[in-house]
Amino acid sequence: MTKKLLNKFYLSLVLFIYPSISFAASNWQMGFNESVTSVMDDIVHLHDRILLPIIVAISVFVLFLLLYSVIRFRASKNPVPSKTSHNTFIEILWTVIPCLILIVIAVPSFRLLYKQDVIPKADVTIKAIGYQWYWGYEYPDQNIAFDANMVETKNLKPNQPRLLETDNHVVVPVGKVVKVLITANDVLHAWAIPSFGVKRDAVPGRINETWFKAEKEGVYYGQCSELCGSRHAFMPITVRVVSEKQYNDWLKEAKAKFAKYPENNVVAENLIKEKK
Ligand SMILES: [Cu+2]
Repeated sequence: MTKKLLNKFYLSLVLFIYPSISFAASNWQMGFNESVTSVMDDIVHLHDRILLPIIVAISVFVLFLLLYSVIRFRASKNPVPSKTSHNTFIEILWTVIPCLILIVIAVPSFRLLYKQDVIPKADVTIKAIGYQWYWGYEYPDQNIAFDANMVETKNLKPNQPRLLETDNHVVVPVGKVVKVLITANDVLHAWAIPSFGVKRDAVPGRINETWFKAEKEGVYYGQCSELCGSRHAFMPITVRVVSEKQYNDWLKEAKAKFAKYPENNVVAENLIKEKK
C-alpha cells in the first residue's frame, strides 16, 4: 500500500516536471498547472518564492515558541509563575515586524495586480458569455459565434480529460495578446484558465476584461469558477493555442461554420459602410 502510494507520488512528480502537451491538472499533482504566460509566471513566483517561505517561517517560529513555553515553563519546573504583564520593547516588535512582512508581500502583489489589470494592445479579441451551463464565444471582429458544451464521459476520445473537454474549442494564436471580454447571460459565472493565470467573474449586464499571451502551443483547460447552479461543475473551458498559420486556417473554416450573421448581411453592412 505504502509502496503504491510512493509510486503514485513519484509519478506525480514526473508528470509535474514533464507535463504533456495538454495543460490540465494531473492526478496527484502538487502545485499549480504549468505556466505559459508571464502573468502566471509572476503568480507562481509570488506564491512559491515569497508567500510560501514567509508562511513556513512564521509557522515554524510560532511552533517553536509554543513548544519552548510548554516545556520551559511547565508547572513542575516553574512552580512560581512570573507576574510580568507588559514589555514595551516586545510589544513594539510584534507590531512593527508583521507590518514590515505585510509591506514585503504587498509590493509584488500590487505590481502583479496592475499587470493583470492593464491590458496591452490586443491582437485578438474574444468574448466569453456564461450560460447555465455552458460557455458561448464570439470573435467580434470576425463574425464568429459558437457555443462550447462539455463532452460527456462516454463520448471522450483518447487523451481527452474527463469533465474538461468541450465540443468546440476557443482557438487563439501563440505569442499574441488575446483580450477576453467576459459576461454572462443568466447568473454569475467565472472564466478561468490556470495555465494562463486568468480568472474573471462573468457578470450579467456588464463586461469584465482580462488578457493573456500564451507562449506555448497546446490545449489548455479551465472550468467555470463561480458557483452558478446544479451543473456548475460541467461547463469547462477548452482553449487551443496554435501557430499563426493554423489560426488563420481555423479562422477561414470557422467563419463558414460559425458565422454569426448570414454572409449577405455582412455584405450589406459593408456596402452601407462603403457608401458612408
Ligand atoms: Cu458557471
